[in-house]
Amino acid sequence: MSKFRLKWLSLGAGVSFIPALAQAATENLRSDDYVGISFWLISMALVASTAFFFLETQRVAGKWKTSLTVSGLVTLVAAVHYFYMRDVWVATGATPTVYRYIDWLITVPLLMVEFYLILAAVTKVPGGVFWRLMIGTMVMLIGGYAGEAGYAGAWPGFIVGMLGWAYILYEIFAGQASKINAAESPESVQSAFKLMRWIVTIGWAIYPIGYFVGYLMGQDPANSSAALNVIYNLADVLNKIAFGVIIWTVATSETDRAAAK
Ligand SMILES: *C/C=C(C)/C=C/C=C(C)/C=C/C1=C(C)CCCC1(C)C
Repeated sequence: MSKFRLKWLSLGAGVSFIPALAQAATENLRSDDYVGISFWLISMALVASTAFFFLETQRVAGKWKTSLTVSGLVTLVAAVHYFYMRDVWVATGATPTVYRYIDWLITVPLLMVEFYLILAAVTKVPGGVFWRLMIGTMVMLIGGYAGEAGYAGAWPGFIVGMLGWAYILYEIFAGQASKINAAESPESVQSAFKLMRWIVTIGWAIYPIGYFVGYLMGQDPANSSAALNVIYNLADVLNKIAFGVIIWTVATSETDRAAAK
């Protein structure tokens, strides 16, 4: 992507935030609303990360640009959803489930694409890898949404969601994606791939824990909504921002290494 197009893209993203900001100003954030404060802090961190990832695409070698652009798209889509979620929370104190899942429906597939992209940057990868990761993602999210929004019981939704996640873990630890990585990637890609799959294991485990605390520990979900939202919010910092930083680290170090040769 050219420098100019990138600048326009970032400017457009900035301008589109303005209505959401103006809207937020009508309800004031209370100084003791820690969940609301976490929504605010993280929405700003997501905006800053978006600018960072987009600008840094100019610094890395061509084959890494797509991965970094996708990282920026993840944080951009999440930032916009955080503005809306923040408003719902500050105004009503209720869990913004629909916004949360629309965000996940877009950002989780993009994160899954990153596994495909970092392998595809260094070798040939069959499309089946991509589709299996997408199927796992959809099963996980549809199960979770059905459970949280009340279309299914909290337990059945949880179990279906866990199965989808297990399928993703299988693909990246023992399936074809993992085998391609082990056999064909240079060392830096291998270590990034390994770090990324631990994030998908440990970082992503925080979401089912949030779901468990929010819906399955026996109390009324209305009373556990603060815990649920703080847990989901912290998980997003790790899984969207830190995940992007890992990709940025491989992309810059691989670019510098190639330039030093
Ligand atoms: C940026 C957002 C991310 C990475 C969201 C990830 C969400 C999950 C890994 C959710 C997982 C869930 C289960 C494994 C069980 C059912 C409930 C879910 C949907 C919370």
